[in-house]
Amino acid sequence: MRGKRMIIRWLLAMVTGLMVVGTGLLAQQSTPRVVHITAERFSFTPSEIRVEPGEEIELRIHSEDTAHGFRLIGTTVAGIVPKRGKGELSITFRPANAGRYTFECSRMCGAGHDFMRGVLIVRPPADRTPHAPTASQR
Ligand SMILES: [Cu+2]
Repeated sequence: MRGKRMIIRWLLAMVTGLMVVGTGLLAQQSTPRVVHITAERFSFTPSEIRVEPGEEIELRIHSEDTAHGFRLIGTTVAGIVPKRGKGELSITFRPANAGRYTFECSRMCGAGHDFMRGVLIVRPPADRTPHAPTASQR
């Protein structure tokens, strides 16, 4: 009896282990999801990007006018978006932690430069519930 239980336990551990390894390999081998972003005075389109935690994404940002900057605040993700017709900025990264990360233009591009921003939302792994309503009662 005891031996049988041991074997079952061992098998369960093996199967679980294989599943973990398999999932890890899948995640590593997948090519990054490409997100195209247009930078234009004074906005990024889309200005809201949703990502799964651990998902590798490639941002390809091109400008419709002058050169802009791109900076994901609180991270090392940053670069210069060349002016229209001069190519695009490509940044590949894998956001690890759930949360809301603001991105902004990091190159002075005109009067509305300070308003040129957006948000990258990394969803919590198991949490599919919408954000709790903010306290806005009077
Ligand atoms: Cu700017």
